[in-house]
Amino acid sequence: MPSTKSYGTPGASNEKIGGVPVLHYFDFQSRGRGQVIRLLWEDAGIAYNDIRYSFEEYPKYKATKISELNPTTNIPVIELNGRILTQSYAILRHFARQLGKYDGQTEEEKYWADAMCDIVVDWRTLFITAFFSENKDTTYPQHCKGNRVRFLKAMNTHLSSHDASRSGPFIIGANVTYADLVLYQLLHDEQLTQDGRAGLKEYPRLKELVDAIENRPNIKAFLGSERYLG
Ligand SMILES: N[C@@H](CCC(=O)N[C@@H](CS)C(=O)NCC(=O)O)C(=O)O
Repeated sequence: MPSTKSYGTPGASNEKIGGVPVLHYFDFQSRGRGQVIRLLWEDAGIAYNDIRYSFEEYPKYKATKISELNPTTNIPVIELNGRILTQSYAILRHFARQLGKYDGQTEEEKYWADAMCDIVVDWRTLFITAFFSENKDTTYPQHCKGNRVRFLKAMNTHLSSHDASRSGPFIIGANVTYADLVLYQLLHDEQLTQDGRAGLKEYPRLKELVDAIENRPNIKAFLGSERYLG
């Protein structure tokens, strides 16, 4: 049986998004595309219901409940006041607009946050292919030496040289965006936010962003709570 847990007390942010959302996602520690959505909700103080499917039980629910909710039969899926929301990045952008933050103020800031997010989308696809391969022992080390280095260098260069990003700590400067959470979560899932940030030594601008995300009060509380599963 999938596990269902409720977190938080509904408040102003829930009103802005239209209620208490229900997330359907894997029971995959605090990782993956679905975790970025949880992170946004945690940061924004949104109460939510968390339905987690183990990898073993997921195929059964994919063929039934999930395929009824989402024609592509993928998760994350969100139910919110009779609506069904799919596609994790569209979901993040949607909540950012509803909350009136997390996506920049100017068109230039919104473009830049979206652009940085889209790079991480490409990176995550390559990460997942290598990490979940049947030949993981070969493909993941290859990924770490190849594509991962390419993306780490690219993101560090973008964030240290673009006018909007240079001042830091986030992608558009002082204000956090959904794209920062997308980038943070991938760095986390690649095991680069842990182990004293050893894997980010050569990428100081990314380390700065990770430190700033983890210092946000609600995220700090989340990471120190039993809700954080590694
Ligand atoms: N573009 C989609 C991709 C969704 C996706 O591929 N989700 C994965 C989990 S992160 C999934 O559904 N895996 C199980 C499956 O394909 O059966 C999104 O961002 O939501």
